[in-house]
Amino acid sequence: MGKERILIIGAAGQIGSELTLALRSHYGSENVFATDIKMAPDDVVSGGPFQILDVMNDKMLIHFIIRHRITQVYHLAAVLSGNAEKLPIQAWNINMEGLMNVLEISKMVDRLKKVFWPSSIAVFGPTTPKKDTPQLTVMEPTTVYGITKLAGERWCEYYHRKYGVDTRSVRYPGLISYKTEAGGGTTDYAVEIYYDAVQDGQYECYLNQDTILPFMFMPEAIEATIQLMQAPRNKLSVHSSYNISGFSYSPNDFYNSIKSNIQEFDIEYKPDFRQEIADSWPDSIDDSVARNDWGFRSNIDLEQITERMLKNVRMKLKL
Ligand code: AKB
Repeated sequence: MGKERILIIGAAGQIGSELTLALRSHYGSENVFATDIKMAPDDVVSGGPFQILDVMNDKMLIHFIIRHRITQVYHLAAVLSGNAEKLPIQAWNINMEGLMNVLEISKMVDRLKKVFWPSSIAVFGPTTPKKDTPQLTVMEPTTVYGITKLAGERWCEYYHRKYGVDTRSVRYPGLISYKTEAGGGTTDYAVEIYYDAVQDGQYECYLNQDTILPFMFMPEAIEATIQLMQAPRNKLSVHSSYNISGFSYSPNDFYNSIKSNIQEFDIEYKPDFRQEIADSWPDSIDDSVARNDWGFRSNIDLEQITERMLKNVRMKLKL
């Protein structure tokens, strides 16, 4: 296998800012090209090549891919579920056009061998079995974001089957991270709650206390992503997107876990339009296909996450 040269689109985002650093330590900083339409965190910009690049501009994108002899693309840029409901047509255009540009270029450029694109538990809808949602099941998403993710999955599989593009993808659950805050998602409360607990000692939650959703801790999600991209192609039976998950919890579970560390922490529940989105998503995910095909595992529990989140959020905020 020749030297990998990796392009990350969306390197300033919640996943991209952490994935960039992990990929640089795997493949060498000089081989990982971080890009975004906005400035990325300092360590992403200073730790290796970083450039402003818009995935919607297909000419600039192909030029970049050829000039830097890119062999793998991680295309992470997207409008998340909450924001997509506010601007449905724009969200459709941004989420689909970017992916189609990447897929078309990977079809044309021989050297570009692999494409990673993130799907989401949002591909499922109210008619999907809620518990232990299987890999293959009813998929009738009721959100714009979910519709874009389901359509994207079908396109990834199409380009794999029809043109031999090595597309790889996971359906991320809610991701809990401290480095870069998420923006515009439905599961973001599970990040915000730690920031508000540390800063203000209280949190106003936009979901009901007993709304259970699947989550993962970001370091495990990053590890899983790289593991999937490094898995031998003949081991992979899914080229749409793999179910993966860590654990399932409700806002009340997060509250109790934080309260056992910060006794005066208080929470108020004021569900908004995101409640309906959360209600349409699964409670828990069956990720046995990912486990069998490429060895996916998740081990961390909520207590460990809370400990690490509180410690790192305090450090970040210098509190
Ligand atoms: C969102 O809440 O929109 C995302 C997701 C689950 O894909 N975090």
